[in-house]
Amino acid sequence: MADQLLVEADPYTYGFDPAHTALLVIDMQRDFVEPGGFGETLGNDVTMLRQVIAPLREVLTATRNAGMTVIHTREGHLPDLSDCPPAKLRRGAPSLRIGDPGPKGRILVRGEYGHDIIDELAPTGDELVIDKPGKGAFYATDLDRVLRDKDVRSLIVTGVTTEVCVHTTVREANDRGYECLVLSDCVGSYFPEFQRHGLQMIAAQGGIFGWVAPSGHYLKALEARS
Ligand code: C5J
Repeated sequence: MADQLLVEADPYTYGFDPAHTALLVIDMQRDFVEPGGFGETLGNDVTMLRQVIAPLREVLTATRNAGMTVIHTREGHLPDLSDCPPAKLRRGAPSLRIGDPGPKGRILVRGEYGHDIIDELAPTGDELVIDKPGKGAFYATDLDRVLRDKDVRSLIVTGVTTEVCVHTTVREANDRGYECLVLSDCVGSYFPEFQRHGLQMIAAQGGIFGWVAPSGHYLKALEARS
């Protein structure tokens, strides 16, 4: 336990060993946070999500400096859409559907400009990027195997959107035995009430899915070690 760092968190102190912890950056793609992408086609105001970029950059830098594992994810589909369930493709009345040509390329399709991670948070060096067809980062991906190979047991979770891909991933991770700390100002929603309730749902009932803390508390824990 010598290397445990402590973060003041809700519902109680979160402890993690940097050598066995990964920072997960979920779906910080142009398709979600820039105009003309998937998020906007669903009728959302994408500026709501841009608030997370600045604090997340600080967290990324500190995590990289601490020598910890960083893993990015991207939601999206193969160009022939063979990995997109018809129900997902048909649902709702978006202005453009998945696979349609948009201003940043085909909506939510791998290899397109809009599908990629925003420049501000671009992966560096050997940081892994996990492409996922679903909302959860564990569904139909190698993430669990990758984490187990690296002996990672704790996840610092960031990205968008709080109530969709972040929540689904935290629930999947929790069921697989990972201890998740969600950084409240580094996850974002198009809906302020979902942001609030989404975070409450994670830490409620004694931390039913995990812990929640502002990024400053996480950064303080890393600084205390150095
Ligand atoms: C959504 C995501 N909201 N990354 N995806 O469809 O949260």
